[in-house]
Amino acid sequence: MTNMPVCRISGQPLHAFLDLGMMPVANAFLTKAQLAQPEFKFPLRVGFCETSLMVQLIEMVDPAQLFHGNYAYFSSISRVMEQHFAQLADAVAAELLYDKRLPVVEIGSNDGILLAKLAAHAPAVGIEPSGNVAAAARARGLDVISEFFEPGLAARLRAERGAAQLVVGANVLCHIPDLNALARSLDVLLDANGIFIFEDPYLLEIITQLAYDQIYDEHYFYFSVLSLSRLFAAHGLRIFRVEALPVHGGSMRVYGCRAGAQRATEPCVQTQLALERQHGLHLLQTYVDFAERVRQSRAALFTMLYDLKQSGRRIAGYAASSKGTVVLNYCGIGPQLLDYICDNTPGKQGLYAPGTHIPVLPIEHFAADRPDFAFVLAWNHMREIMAKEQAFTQAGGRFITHIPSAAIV
Ligand code: DWN
Ligand code: SAH
Repeated sequence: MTNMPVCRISGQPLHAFLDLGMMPVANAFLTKAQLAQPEFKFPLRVGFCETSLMVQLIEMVDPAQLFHGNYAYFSSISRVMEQHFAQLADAVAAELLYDKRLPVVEIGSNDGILLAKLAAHAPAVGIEPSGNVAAAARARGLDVISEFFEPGLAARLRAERGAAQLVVGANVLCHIPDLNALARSLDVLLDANGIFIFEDPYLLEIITQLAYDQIYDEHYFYFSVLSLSRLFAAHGLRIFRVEALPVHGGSMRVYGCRAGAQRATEPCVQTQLALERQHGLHLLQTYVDFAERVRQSRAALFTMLYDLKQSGRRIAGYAASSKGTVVLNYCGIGPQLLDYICDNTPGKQGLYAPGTHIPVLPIEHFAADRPDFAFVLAWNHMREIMAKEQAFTQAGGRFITHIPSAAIV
C-alpha cells in the first residue's frame, strides 16, 4: 500500500513537487493571549496531476476553518482593485448582460467591491460565507447570502430567482476544494445563454516570477487555461475568451458558457493554450525545476535581510498579506529581522503575524517611525504602495521586494 496523494479533480495520482514546510493558516492573525497557546500548522505541499494538468495543494485545511465570521481580508483596502472591478462591471454591462431581469450571481463577493458595481446593472446577489465581510457588504445595501456556493444553493437560487445570465467570481475559484461540484453548480444555475467569468492568480505568472507565496491554505488550486478548459469540458462547459490581467501579481480572467451556446470560441484561447505548452505547463519537470528555484531564492532573501540588519539598519514589513505569512515562515524571517509589519486593515492591527509572531501595527506607525527599509509583503500592490509612500522614499527610505528575486528597489 502506498500513500500516494490523488488529484481532487481526476482521482489520478498527484506528483508532489514542492514542500514549503509546516505552515500556519495565512490569515490566522493572533491576539497577544493566543501567542502562548499552540498554533495550528499543516504541511504546505504542492502537487501536479498529469491527467487534469491541475497544480494543487496536497493537504487541505477545511474551508469552514478559513472562511467564517472573522475573515481578515477586506477587498476594498485597495484603490487599484476598486478601479479594476469598476471596469469589469462596466465592460460586462456593455457587452455581455442581455436581460435586465435575470440575476447576476457573484461568488466570493467579500465586502461588495464588485457586487456594488454589478448591482447598478441587474439584480445582483453575492454568495459570501465569511460573515463579517458579508455584513460589510449588506451595510452598503447589497443582497448577500452568507453560505458556501455549492450545487444545493445553486438549485435554490435558480428556483427562487431564475436562471443566471452571469455567474462571476474574482479570486474565489481557487478557494473552492471541489471543482467538479463547482462546475455542476454552474450547470444548474446558468441560463441557456448565460456566461461565467472567473479571475484568479495565473499559474504561468507564478512560475515565471517565482511567486511561490501565492501558495497557501486558501488557494487549493493554481490555474492554467490548460487545466481549466479540461475541467469545464468534462462538465459540458467551454471557455470562449481569456484575458491576462496585471492585478494580484498577474491574473488570468476566463470567460465561459455552455459548450453548445451560440458563442464562438475566440482565437485568444488557442493562443494562450499554445503559450502554456511552450512554457511546459503540461509537464511535471517544469514544476520540479520551479521548486528548485524556490529553494534557492530562500537563502538569497534571508541573507539580504540578515546582512542589512547586521549593518545596523531597521527593517519593517509593509502589508500583512496572506502571501507574507508564506514568505516569512518559509524563509525563517521573524522579529529578529523585522521590527513590525504595518497594514491598513483595522482588523489586523494590534495582532501578531501567524507563525512568526511579528506585531502588526497601523500604517500611521510606519509614517512616524521611518525605518530604513520596508519589505513589501504585498508586492502585487507595489505601485499603489510606492505612490502613497513617497514621503518615505524622499526621506531616504528604500523598499525591498523578493519578487522575482530579492532586491532593493
Ligand atoms: O485571494 C485572495 C486575495 C484576493 O486577497 C485571498 N485569499 C486573500 C487575499 O490575499 P492577500 O492577503 O495576499 O491580499 P493582498 O491584497 O495582496 O494584501 C493585502 C494586504 O495589504 C491587506 O492586509 C492590506 C495591506 N495593504 C496595505 O496595508 N496598504 C494593501 C494596500 C494596497 C496598501 O496600500
Ligand atoms: N472577490 C474578492 C474576494 C476574494 S477573497 C476579491 O477578489 O477581492 C476570497 C473570498 O471568497 C472570501 O471572501 C471568502 O470568504 C470567499 N469564499 C471562499 N469560499 C467560497 C465559496 N465556496 N463560495 C463563495 N465564496 C467563497
